[in-house]
Amino acid sequence: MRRAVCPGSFDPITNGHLDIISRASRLYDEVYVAVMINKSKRGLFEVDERIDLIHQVTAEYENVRVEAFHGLLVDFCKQREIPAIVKGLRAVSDFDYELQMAQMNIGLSGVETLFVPTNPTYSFLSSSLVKEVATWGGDVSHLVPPVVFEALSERLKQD
Ligand code: COD
Repeated sequence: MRRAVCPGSFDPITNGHLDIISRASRLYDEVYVAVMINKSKRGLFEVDERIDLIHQVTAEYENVRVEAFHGLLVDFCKQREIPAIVKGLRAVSDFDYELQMAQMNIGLSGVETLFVPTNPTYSFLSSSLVKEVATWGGDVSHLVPPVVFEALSERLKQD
C-alpha cells in the first residue's frame, strides 16, 4: 500500500489545498490529510470544524482520510507507516522554508517530502489571504469550495 500525507493548518481548506490533495490521491493508494494542531495559534475555525469541512470537500475521493494531530509530523507518519509527505509549492518564497522542513523531516525519520507545483490558478492563494479578503467584504467565492464559502460567511457575520 503506497501512502502519503498532505499536512497543513487548513484554516480553512482552499481550492489550492484541494488541488494538491486530489492530485496526491491519484498518485497514492491512501492519502491522509493531517490537520496539524498548533495550540499557540487560535484559528478562525476550530480543528473539528476544519476536519468537517475537509471531509465534505474530499468526499468524492475514496482513498482520502482526514485526521487531526498534535505533535511532530514525522510521528504522525511513523504511527501510520507513511513514507512520504506531499506539499504544494506556490512560489520561490515557499521554497526556503519548505526545504528546511523537508530536510529536518528526512533527518529526523527518513520520511521523504515530494513537492507538487501549484496549479497557476491558485499560485497566490493561501488561507490567510482568503480570511483577510473575506473579512473586508471581498469576494472569495472562486477561491474556496462552496461549503467553505458558506461557513466563512457565517463565521465572519458572527465576529
Ligand atoms: N497551492 C498549492 N499548495 C498549497 C496552496 C496553494 N495555493 N496553499 C497551501 N498549499 C499547500 C502547501 O504545501 C502548504 O505547505 C500546505 O498546503 C498547508 O498549508 P497551510 O497554510 O494550511 O498550512 P501551514 O503552512 O500552516 O502548515 C505547516 C505545517 C502544519 C505542515 C507544519 O508547521 C508542520 O508540519 N507542523 C507540525 C509540527 C512539526 O512537525 N514541526 C516540525 C517541522 S520540520
